[in-house]
Amino acid sequence: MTKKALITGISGQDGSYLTEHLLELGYEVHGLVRRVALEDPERRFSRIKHLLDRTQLHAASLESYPSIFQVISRFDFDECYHLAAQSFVAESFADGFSTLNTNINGTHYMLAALREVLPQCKFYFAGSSEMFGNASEMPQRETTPFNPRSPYGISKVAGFMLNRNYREAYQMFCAGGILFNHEGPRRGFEFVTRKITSTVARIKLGEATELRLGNLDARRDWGHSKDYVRAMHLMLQQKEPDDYVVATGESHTVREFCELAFAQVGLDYRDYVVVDQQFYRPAEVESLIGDATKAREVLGWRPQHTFKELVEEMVENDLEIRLRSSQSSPVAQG
Ligand code: NDP
Ligand code: GDR
Repeated sequence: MTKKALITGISGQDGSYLTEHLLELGYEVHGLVRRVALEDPERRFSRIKHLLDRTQLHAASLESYPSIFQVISRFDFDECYHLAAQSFVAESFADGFSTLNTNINGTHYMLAALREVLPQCKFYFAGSSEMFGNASEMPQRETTPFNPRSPYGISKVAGFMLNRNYREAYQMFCAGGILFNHEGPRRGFEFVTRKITSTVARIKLGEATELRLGNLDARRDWGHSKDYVRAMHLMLQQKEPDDYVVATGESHTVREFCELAFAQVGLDYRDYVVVDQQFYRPAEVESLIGDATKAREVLGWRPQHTFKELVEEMVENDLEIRLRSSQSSPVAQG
């Protein structure tokens, strides 16, 4: 029997890699997308262009319970991956209200609609290492207390707790991922890794002269999105729902990321990186590193990409994009 999966946030980084993974496994994949995105597919579906003929997209809004209810009641989904969220931490300081609304109520609407019409559907909640925030222990594991430092982190703690509550109160299969930063060539340009690799490419090709960043000493445990979507799927294949940390167990500073990315094109980051106060956050998460022992032992999950490979792949990809665009646009060349 072909399994049916619903992915919210299918047009995002993880949604696109997860779709590829599930299609390879023989799933029928459905995506929940915003109506405005359906009306502007060229721009809004850039990450899933190549998958559109193999997926079914349905318009709904995370802000509207009835729209979610309608989609969920039309199909007999076996699994639901709830990835849609306002996912940019810095933006959550600028507009905390909409981040809390989308991330908390959106999650609650998904859970409540499933409970109403499809309580047997397995549910994945996209929790985050940002929930640990100013962490009280290193490395962080499933038992580490949450101490979020941003409206985004707070919204994810609330979503995570709602997910657990539906598991305990209604015996639904609600699994919670506590995923550390994961990146790749499809990462949004606002996140620091992609900001670095895309600017490195532009500097290398003479299109930019500097890279303005905030806190270079922040430490993150960076993995590859392709590895992390495998863990999401594995969580829903278990007998019992549970929560899992997914991380590489290695942490690096933003400065180290810069050093490696610039070195790959033969440049020294110190000649180009300018520290700019506007990119500092009102409250920073200084250092995160995850302990994925449980995911390794229970799910049999292991990351397959190294930090160095990740940086190299992202720089290569951005160089290719810039080269292609300068060839197709004489103005950009000039
Ligand atoms: P992206 O920002 O790349 O994608 C977010 C997705 O959510 C997009 O498809 C976006 O749609 C959709 N979305 C945002 N707001 C709404 C809304 N109001 N209604 C409907 N859809 C909406 O995120 P990632 O793929 O990187 O992350 C996936 C999930 O995992 C997120 O929940 C994120 O918080 C969480 N996470 C991510 C980590 C990471 O390092 N990547 C680590 C830990 C957790 P649109 O294209 O229309 O904007
Ligand atoms: P993060 O990712 O906040 O960890 O959230 P981001 O790449 O935005 O920041 C990582 C670290 O880099 C520092 N930094 C900068 N960040 C950005 N975006 N831009 C800059 O110019 C800059 N300079 C320094 C930040 O201060 C921070 O310390 C990501 C998101 O994907 C979340 O959705 C997810 O939950 C977490 O990872 C785990």
